[in-house]
Amino acid sequence: MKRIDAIQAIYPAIADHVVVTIMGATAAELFACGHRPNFFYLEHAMGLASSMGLGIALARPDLKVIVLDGDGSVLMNLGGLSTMARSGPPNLVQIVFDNEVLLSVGVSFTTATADVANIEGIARESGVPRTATCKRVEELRECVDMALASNELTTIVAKVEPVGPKSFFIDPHMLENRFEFERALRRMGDSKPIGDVNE
Ligand SMILES: Cc1ncc(C[n+]2csc(CCOP(=O)(O)OP(=O)(O)O)c2C)c(N)n1
Repeated sequence: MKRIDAIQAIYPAIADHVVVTIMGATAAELFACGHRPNFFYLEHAMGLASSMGLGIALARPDLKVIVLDGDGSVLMNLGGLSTMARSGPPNLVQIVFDNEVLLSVGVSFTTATADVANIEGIARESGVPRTATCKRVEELRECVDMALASNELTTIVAKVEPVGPKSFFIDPHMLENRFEFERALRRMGDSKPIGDVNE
C-alpha cells in the first residue's frame, strides 16, 4: 500500500482527534489530505512524535491521540515504546508507517526493518497491549477503527511502499502550528466544535 492512500483512508476516523505526526513525507501527506488545527506536525525532532503523543494522552485522558510515526523514527527512540507501554494510556494509538527506509532523506538509506527488525514484535514485547501489522488499506482502516473503539494503548505497523510526496510543503508555519494546536486542544476540552483551518 501507499502511505498517502492509507492516510486518506483513515482520515475520516482520525480527523476529529488529536493527531501528532513525524516530520517530512508523512507530515506533508497528512497536510495534503486536509489541514486541521488539531494536527501537529513535529518537525525536526525525529523519534519524538510518540513521546509527545504520550504526554498529551496522559495529560488529556478526555481526548484520543493518534501518532503517525515512521520506522526510522521509532528505531531512533526505541525507549519510547517501553515508556509508552509502562504508562499505558488507553487513549493513545500509534500508527507506524514502515517503508523500510529513511524516505525523507533518501530511499537508499534503509532501516533495520528492511532486514531483521520487527516493530510490531518490539512493541508487543515492550508491553504495548494491542499491536497489529497491516499490509492493505482496508485492513488498516479496520484496525484503526477497532483501536479507537477499544480504549487500549495500540501500536499498528502499516507496511507501505517507499514512495513519498513530490513536495514537502506544509502551511501553517511550524511556529504558527504550535500555537494553533494548543488553542485547538483547549477548545476540544471545552467540547466546542473544532472547525477547520479557515475558522
Ligand atoms: C535527530 C535527527 N536525525 C536526523 C534527522 C533527519 N531526518 C529527517 S526525516 C528522517 C527520516 C525519517 O525516517 P522515517 O521515520 O522512517 O520516516 P520516512 O521519512 O521514511 O517517512 C531523517 C533521518 C532529524 N530530523 N533528526
